[in-house]
Amino acid sequence: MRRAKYVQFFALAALIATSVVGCNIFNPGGKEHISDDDTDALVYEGYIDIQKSEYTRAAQNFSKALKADSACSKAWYGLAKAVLNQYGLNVFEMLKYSKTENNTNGFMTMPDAAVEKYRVGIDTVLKVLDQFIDRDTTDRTDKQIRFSTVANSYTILQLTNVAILIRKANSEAETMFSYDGSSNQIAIDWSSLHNLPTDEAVQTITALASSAEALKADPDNTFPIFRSFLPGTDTVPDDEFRDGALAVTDQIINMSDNLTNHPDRAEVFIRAGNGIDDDGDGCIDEEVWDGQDNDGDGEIDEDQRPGSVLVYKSHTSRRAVAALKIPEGSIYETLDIDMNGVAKETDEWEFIYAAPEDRESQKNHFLKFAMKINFVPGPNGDMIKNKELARLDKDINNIQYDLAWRKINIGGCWVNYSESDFINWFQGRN
Ligand SMILES: [Ca+2]
Ligand SMILES: [Ca+2]
Ligand SMILES: [Ca+2]
Ligand SMILES: [Ca+2]
Repeated sequence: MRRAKYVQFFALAALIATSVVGCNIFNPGGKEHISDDDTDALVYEGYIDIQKSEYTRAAQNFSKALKADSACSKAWYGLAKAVLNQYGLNVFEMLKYSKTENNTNGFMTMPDAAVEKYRVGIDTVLKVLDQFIDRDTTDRTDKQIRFSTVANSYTILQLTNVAILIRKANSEAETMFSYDGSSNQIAIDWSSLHNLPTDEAVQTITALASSAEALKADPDNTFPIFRSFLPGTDTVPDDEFRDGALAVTDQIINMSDNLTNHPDRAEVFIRAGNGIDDDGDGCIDEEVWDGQDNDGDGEIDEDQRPGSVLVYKSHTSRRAVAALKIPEGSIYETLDIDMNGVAKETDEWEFIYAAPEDRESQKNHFLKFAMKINFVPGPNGDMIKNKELARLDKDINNIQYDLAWRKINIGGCWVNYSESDFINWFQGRN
C-alpha cells in the first residue's frame, strides 16, 4: 500500500497557506480589515486559522470567501479541511479502522457514540466536497485544486460512510463486499441492504457510487484504499485487484443511475435477491444485473436476482453475463420465478441467446421464460403505470386491484397465478 500518498491531503493545506502569501501582500494580517469580498485575503486567513487550530473561524473565513467567489477551489478545499477538523475527524484513523487484524471492519465493533460522531462529521464534510466535486467536474472552479487531489480522502470518507450505514443495517454483517480469488471477482452482497429503511439503502448506494467515481478518477491512489475495505485481498496482485475493482464500479454507478432516474421507485431496484416481486408484475426476482431488459416489460434491471447468480465471461467484462447459476443453498433452489408451478426451470435460468455477443447482435437479452408471458401496456402505452398500481396495492385487507384485473391489465407472470398464489403474494409486504 502506498500510504505515503495519503499525506497529500494534510501536507497540502500547509503548502497552500504558504503559497497564497504571494497574492496577499496587501493583507497586513489584521482580520478586522478584511472586506467580505476579498476572496484571497479570506482564504489566506482561513489557512492561518487552520494552522492555529481555530477551525470554526477558519470555516467562517472560507465560507465568506466562497460567497464572494464560489469558483475558488482553495476555499472549497480549506472549508472541507476545516469542517473535518471541527468534528475531530482524521482520515488516517478512518483508514486504520477500516480493517483490524482479524479482517473485520473496525466500525462494526465501535461504540455507538463514537460511530455517531463519525457519521455526523462525515455527512457534513461530504456535503462540502460533493459541491466542490460537482463544480470541478463541470468547469465551475478556478482549477487550482482539482478533484484528483482529494480523491483519496474522498474515497476513505465515502467508504467509511458505507461501513457505518451497513453497521446500522445489521451489526452481524462484516462487510457487503467479498473477494473471490479463484475468479478474481469482487462480489457485492446486496442483502446487507434488505434490513435498511429505503432512504438509508439509497444513501448507501449513492455513497458507493460516489466511491466508484473517485476510484475511476484517481485509481493509483484510491485502489489501495478500496483494498483495505475488502477482507481477503491483501495477497492479490495489484493489477488483478484493479481489474476486478474497476469492473464492479460501473455496476454500482449503473444501479445509482437507476435510483436517480426513478426516485419514487427505489424499492424496485435496491432489494436485489429478496425473493419478493418488487415491481408488481407477478414475477419474482426475474431480472439479472446486466443493464438490459430480460423479461420484456420495457424496464431494465428492476426486481433483480442477486449478483451471486451471475457468471461473467471474464472478470474484466462485467456486463457480459455468460450464464446464470443457482447458488447452492440459496432461495432459488425452491423459488418459482415465473410462478408457473415449477421452480429451477431452465426457462427461468437460460437466455434465449446463450452467447453474450449473440444477445448484443440480435438486440435480445430475454430469458426464455419471457417468451411465454406478455406485458399489457397501461394507458398511453405506459409500461410501468399498471405495474406501479399493483406494486403499491399492498394491503391484503383492502385490495384495490384483484387478480383478474392484474391478469388483464398487466399480464406478465400474473397469468400464472392461482387465487391462493395471489394471497401469498401479499406476505412480507407492509
Ligand atoms: Ca425481488
Ligand atoms: Ca417482478
Ligand atoms: Ca424488465
Ligand atoms: Ca437486466
